[in-house]
Amino acid sequence: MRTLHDNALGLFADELTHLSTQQQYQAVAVTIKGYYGKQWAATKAQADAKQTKQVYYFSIEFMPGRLMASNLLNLGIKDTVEAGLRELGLDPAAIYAAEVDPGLGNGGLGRLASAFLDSMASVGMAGNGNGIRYQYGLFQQRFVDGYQVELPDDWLREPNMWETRKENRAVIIKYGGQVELRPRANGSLQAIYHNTDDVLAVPYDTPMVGYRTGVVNTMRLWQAESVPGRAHNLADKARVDAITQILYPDDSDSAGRELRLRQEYFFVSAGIQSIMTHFKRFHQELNLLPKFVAIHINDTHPAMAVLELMRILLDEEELDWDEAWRLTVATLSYTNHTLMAEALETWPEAMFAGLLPRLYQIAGEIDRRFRARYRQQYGDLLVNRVAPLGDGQLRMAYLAVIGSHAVNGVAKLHSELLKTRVLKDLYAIFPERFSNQTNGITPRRWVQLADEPLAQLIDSKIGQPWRRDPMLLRRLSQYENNDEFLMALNAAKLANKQRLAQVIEHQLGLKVNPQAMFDVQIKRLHAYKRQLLHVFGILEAYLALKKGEKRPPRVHVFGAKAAPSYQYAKAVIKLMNAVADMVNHDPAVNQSLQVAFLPNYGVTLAEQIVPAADISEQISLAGTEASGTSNMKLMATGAITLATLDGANIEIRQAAGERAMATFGLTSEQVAFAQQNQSYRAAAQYEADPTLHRIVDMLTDGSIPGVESEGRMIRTELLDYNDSYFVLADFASYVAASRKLDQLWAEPKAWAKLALANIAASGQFSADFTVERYGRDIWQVLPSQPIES
Ligand code: B1H
Repeated sequence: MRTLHDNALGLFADELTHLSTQQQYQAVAVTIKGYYGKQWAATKAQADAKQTKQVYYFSIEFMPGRLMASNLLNLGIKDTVEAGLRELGLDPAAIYAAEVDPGLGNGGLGRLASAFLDSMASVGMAGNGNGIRYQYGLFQQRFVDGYQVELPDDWLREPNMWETRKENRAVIIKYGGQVELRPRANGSLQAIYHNTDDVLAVPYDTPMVGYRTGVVNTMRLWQAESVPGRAHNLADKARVDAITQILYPDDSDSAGRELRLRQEYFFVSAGIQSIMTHFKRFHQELNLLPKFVAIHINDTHPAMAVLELMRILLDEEELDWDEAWRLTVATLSYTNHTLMAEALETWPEAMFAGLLPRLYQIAGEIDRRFRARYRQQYGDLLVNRVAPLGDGQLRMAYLAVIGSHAVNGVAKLHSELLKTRVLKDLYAIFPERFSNQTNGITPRRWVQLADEPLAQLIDSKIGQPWRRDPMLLRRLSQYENNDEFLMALNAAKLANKQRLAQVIEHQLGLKVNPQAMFDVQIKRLHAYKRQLLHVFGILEAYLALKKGEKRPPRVHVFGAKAAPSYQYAKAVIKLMNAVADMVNHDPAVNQSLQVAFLPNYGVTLAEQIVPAADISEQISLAGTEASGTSNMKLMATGAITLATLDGANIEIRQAAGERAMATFGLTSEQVAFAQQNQSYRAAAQYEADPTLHRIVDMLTDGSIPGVESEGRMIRTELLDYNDSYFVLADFASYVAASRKLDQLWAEPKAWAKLALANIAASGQFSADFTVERYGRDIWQVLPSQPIES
């Protein structure tokens, strides 16, 4: 730890023990950099020398989580460094906690992008992230009087220890202006830009350390700055800075704002320019591009990569259209993440043409050629429905499919629904492009780091190889009838619940019973995810307890942020907090029923909640959740899933076994049938079920203090707007499934056996396998050997 002392002195001119925890954290971080710096350089050098194909994962969101413990784990020096710190009288956990969690994303989509970067490095794939260095991440959530309040997330207040600014790799991004097409000598057209608004894009690189591979890949995030000498006043500078100032806080939604369009072009153009510069250092032949470069479009936000790559190949590399198009399609691939119509991005043609005139011309030409090519065979109607331009909009999902050689959904059901519903017409034209790539998670963060009691128990039985190959978790099945092991599993879970109970007490001032069943729902607040159904379940238990029924004790744990402009979601948050207040303060029920809604859900809080869960609520209306990934994290730490047959829940059930999951509710076919035939009558459900009737009435009759207007809004959605997400339809079967878990809870060994079935089956949901499948099916890259450094 000699260097740690030196780093403390170098950074702060003081002894380690005199520093604040934040300063100690910084000194430790600098020390860790010393371990991976060489490997980072060696990874790049080796890729250049061997001409390894590079994957570039373009995503408008990344949520890496805190990196210190993860870097130490992946470097294989975590235990050693922690022991060293303790010897010096320092507390590793406190030092880890001094790191800010970069919340540069909304939810599952951003977290998936970061999991993929971790996994690509961990399987030895040359995978790079490309995104935006937002000055402010997703808002910090507080509750004031039960209402969500949003505070700015000033995550760069303390220095970000992992990033390095690469000002020598900055590029220029051009907006607006006019395009002049001037004939070249060879007859092709040269595009000349006039009066453009230029912005400098400066990259900040963060290492993505592979798990004991020696591979250190790069996440490159771009920051907008004025081109030196071009900002004439503060207003100019402010307009430029605005581009990378804030993350849009709308999950699964698209607001169609010009600033968002600017952001999208910003990181797409910067990324492609930097890829081309690197590629051309080694190759003169542009037709080799798809052999050495794969660019992945994570949801529609980077879909204008189709247009930008075409622009560069046409205007700067002077290729002809057909060659440029062939290379573009061969280089790009696209993942769709949602079935929600409102999340499929479209841009008004006028807005797009004004901001990106050359890209708009190219979009027009793609549209013209697409129509000409497929009109005969598929007919005007179909071609009109899915051409890039239509209804005065540029339709980014269609553009992404047309301009990519591969398109995928993120769970089996979702990928099927893309082919049969959302992208049906394009599937008819390009069936060979479509595949499924079920999401994954990184067991390193969620089991090894977040759930040490479980990880150590697993080690003690099957050794450590599962840490590299999580499929080996299957070997735990041999203990399914071993009472000693099952009790140890319950003990590990209890330790995690005690830890979470402390967090809850600290955050909410609420003492919860760690012996109770911890029933967890953690995800963005959205009508389709149906937190409301969970609340109705709580009210069902509340009414039963009030009548004197006995129920095994449960603590309901929520984490959920609502988009700031999403009024309905905010009403549900207020209701959740109001129900929590009512229940927690009622001595007639609070021995058996408690509700803890922890504010500011994010990666760091998830690391505390996930390992403490007994029940994982995955209760979206069937056919709405593309995949879900908290379902995978929670099963991997031994929670039993209470679920609809939606998203990846279906695959989890198949892996863990039907008995290991409590399923309920309408199937996606039944929902589609009811929607097509308009046969669902929410009011009839309300009239027919006295408990449900009572619960819906509680929203507005004053039974739940403080929710007058919110209760009315929710009641209106349920009864006047006919319950868009079938909450009332699924209520009875939800309660029945939940009651079965009550029965199971009475037998701790039977419970542990099902928890074990989930843990043992969780290996297949490692994102390592997901990226290997992308590599094989889509990117044409192989996981490689460890880097020799
Ligand atoms: C998912 C989004 C999303 N799907 C638009 N779509 C956004 C859409 O800021 N925006 O405009 C932000 C996010 N996020 C999620 O992706 C799905 O809902 C989950 O089911 C899925 O597990 C996750 C990862 O594939």
